[in-house]
Amino acid sequence: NDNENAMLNNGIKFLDIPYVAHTLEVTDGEEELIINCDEVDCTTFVEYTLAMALSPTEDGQVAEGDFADKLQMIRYRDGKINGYTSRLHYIADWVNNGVRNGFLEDLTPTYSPHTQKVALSYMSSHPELYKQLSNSPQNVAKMKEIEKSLNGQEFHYIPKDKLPFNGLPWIKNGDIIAITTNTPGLDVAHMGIAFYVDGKLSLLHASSKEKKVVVSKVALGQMLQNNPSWTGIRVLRMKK
Ligand code: NAG
Repeated sequence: NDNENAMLNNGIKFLDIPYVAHTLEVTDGEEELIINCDEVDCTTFVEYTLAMALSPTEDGQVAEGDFADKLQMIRYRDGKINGYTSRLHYIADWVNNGVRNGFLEDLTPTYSPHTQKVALSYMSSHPELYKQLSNSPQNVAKMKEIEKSLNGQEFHYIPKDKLPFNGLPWIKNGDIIAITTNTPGLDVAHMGIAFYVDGKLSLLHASSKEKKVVVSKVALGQMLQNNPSWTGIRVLRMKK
């Protein structure tokens, strides 16, 4: 499948790129589209990879303008930049946007009957952790609105005890993996790209522990078992 390979091939180009948090919080003023492929966190790594994979190529090259347009569509609600809260901070919001705008497919409902209800409050209840919330009651109020609009929605996930270390036949190389969490007020704690290595479903991801983009040494299923706050996964596929 060409699409899956586009995700995996572009993702692999980021191997060893340093993990750096808060790279989108560098402007003091208005929110703007930041492109920094030399320093990534788990989310921006997936965003840049997806933007590259969605962009048309000419002689294997992606045009800068196409890449920026795709990235803006992925990172901002319906592609419109209008302040900090137009950025898709929560993966529930991010996935809805991708499905609504036709570039993502959520595979999980087709294959897993298990559901969770969105219950977001993390950002509005921890404003001190976010530069653009700590000094702006207005942004906090807007985040509360966004949380309220998403809360109660159901999404499907695969509980971690239902994910074999060798993966599942319908999870393919290049699929986007969002790891769900039991952290109160948050839906997803980490994300990456599915990559089968020696028959084991592994994760190509920007690792905060290893401080760079890596392929996990252990199976994704094992990673989930090792982390008590991780509950399972959502599986998303690029649609071109
Ligand atoms: C996410 C952050 C988001 C940020 C993105 C890229 C949350 C809930 N979301 O994890 O604010 O734009 O990483 O750095 O913290």
